[in-house]
Amino acid sequence: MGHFDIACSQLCGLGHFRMKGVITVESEADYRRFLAAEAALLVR
Ligand SMILES: [Cu+2]
Repeated sequence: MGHFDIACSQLCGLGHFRMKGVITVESEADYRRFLAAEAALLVR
């Protein structure tokens, strides 16, 4: 678990050098809590 830097893996065109991001890996329990919270927002 943690935060990991990611980058585009294909030379896709202008702006490719800026195609970076961060992926967050959480525990399954935390993920399920996230899904439940998001689902609760939809039923309001
Ligand atoms: Cu790219």
